[in-house]
Amino acid sequence: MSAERNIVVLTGAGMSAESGVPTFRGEDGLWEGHHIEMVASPEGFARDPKLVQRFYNLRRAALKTVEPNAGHFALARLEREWRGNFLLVTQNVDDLHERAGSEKLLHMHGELLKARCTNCGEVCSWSEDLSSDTRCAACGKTGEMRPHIVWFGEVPFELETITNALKSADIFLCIGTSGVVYPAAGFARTAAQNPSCRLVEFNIESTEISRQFRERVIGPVSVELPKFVEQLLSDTHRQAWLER
Ligand code: BJW
Repeated sequence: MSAERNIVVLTGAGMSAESGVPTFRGEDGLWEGHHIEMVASPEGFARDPKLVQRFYNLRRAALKTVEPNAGHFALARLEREWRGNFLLVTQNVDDLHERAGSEKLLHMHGELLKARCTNCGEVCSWSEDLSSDTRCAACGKTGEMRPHIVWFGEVPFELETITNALKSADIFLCIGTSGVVYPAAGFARTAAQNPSCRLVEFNIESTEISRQFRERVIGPVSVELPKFVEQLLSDTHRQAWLER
């Protein structure tokens, strides 16, 4: 085993649950009686733009009240100390990975703290509320600004980069996702095209995709990830020392 190996990490809503960000499915899966599919789709936005803007305005405001947990910090440590290639792909639209220090990070479903103009395509940082009165600073048009979020039926960001990284992954860590939303739910199969890839799932319960993983760690990310990262780094450093 060489010490220079490729890691790809995928995170979902369970990663931020212990920070106080609600997950999408399960007990806290409804928002004011609406399923996520009703508010996170272009059809939902066309039907009721005020409702959808309010959903994201509330979540954007709530971000100011939460902090990264020990799991976020463990992944930032893994990135810093890992000697091979590292890529963190998150389905989450919060900024908790960045705040914990992660840098090699792709937000495949977009970011709460960005807005996009549907008229000119400009993407900009955004920390306040959005409404039908919001004006695009780039093209000057009013009423075209929407959250920079990937809704159902829209194509996630950076898929080519992610697929290439998965195909050459030696280790794939899948953390806190229910495995029901594609294409992310198919990432383990892509990584498994390399028969020697180590596939590890972290969750508090079994998921739709659990059977695809050769290893499973059951427990909260804030407890399990720091332990796992410590072990992985010490195993890898020992291996590198033996190979000198
Ligand atoms: C813990 C924990 C703790 C809790 N520790 N764990 C039929 C079949 C197959 C596919 C489709 C289909 N019909 C339509 C589709 C496609 C569709 C899809 O997959 N739909 C399914 C519902 C069936 N997908 C799309 O439309 C995507 N686009 C697409 O496919 O484009 C076509 C295309 C693809 C590729 C190439 C070319 C073309 C877009 C999907 C967009 C998803 N958007 C959302 C909302 C936006 C973000 C936002 O508003 O915040 O993204 S939906 C929502 O689900 C959000 C999440 O990122 C995503 C995944 O949810 P996640 O992260 O898994 O959260 P939960 O709540 O489901 O699970 C949390 C987990 O954490 C649970 O397992 C807990 O147990 C665990 N947990 N606490 C460890 N402490």
